[in-house]
Amino acid sequence: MTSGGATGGAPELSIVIPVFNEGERVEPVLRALAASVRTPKEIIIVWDFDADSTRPVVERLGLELPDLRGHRNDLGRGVLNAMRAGIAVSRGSLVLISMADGSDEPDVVDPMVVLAREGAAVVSASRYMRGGRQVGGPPVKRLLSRVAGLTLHWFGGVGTHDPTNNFKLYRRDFLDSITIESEAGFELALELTVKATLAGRRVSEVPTTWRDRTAGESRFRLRQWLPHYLRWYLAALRGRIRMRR
Ligand SMILES: Nc1nc2c(ncn2[C@@H]2O[C@H](COP(=O)(O)OP(=O)(O)O)[C@@H](O)[C@H]2O)c(=O)[nH]1
Ligand SMILES: [Mg+2]
Repeated sequence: MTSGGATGGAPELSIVIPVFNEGERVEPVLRALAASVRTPKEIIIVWDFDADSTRPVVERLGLELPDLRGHRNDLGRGVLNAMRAGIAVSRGSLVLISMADGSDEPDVVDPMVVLAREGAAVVSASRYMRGGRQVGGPPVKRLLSRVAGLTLHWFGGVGTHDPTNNFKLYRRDFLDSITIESEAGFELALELTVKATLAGRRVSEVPTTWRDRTAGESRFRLRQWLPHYLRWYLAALRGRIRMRR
């Protein structure tokens, strides 16, 4: 895929955050992130259209937080395109995807960076390992994601208990080695985790607490996206069987 890689003067870590009309809600999230993460970083907020309500808030905060900037997704609407567009314009040798709705814990970012520096292609913030937690969220989504994660960990040789959490850190050399094939939305994290596993790359994890948003509405489309998740779930299991032969 196209991306810059770590170029002269680029910070080590790029944090890519897709947003859809988060408005003022984004401010405490971005302040917490900027204050908690010590790794030299750029924070790229990606919206789909100029009139997004998050934009003026990011532009105002950008005057104060030098690591922060906005980017308009030019690949077409939707969270998947926003993540792809953010990755494409990011410059760090490590790329973190995180959310603007306060679901992700900023304190775990630096520990994730340590594991990526040690060579992990994918570092997952993991709700389903010892010490991890998930607070709130629709029960069916919770159950499917947990069952998928645990079965892939136990039977699919996947190095994390939580391949579906999109709060993940990727090494640039890994991202450059694959082509993103996701088509719907947040199945991206599962695709990348499965591809790293099948390529024999290391997948690591750190425990985290994930909290569902307390304001605004989730745009997660469970029924619409489920077949796309299934594709990568089955790819992991099939790949495992092939490797054992
Ligand atoms: N650019 C962009 N971001 C989106 C879109 N839908 C959701 N997001 C962002 O993706 C993150 C998680 O979204 P959310 O709807 O809460 O999904 P959930 O956490 O899985 O329930 C938030 O930062 C949203 O603002 C979209 O269509 N385009
Ligand atoms: Mg959310």
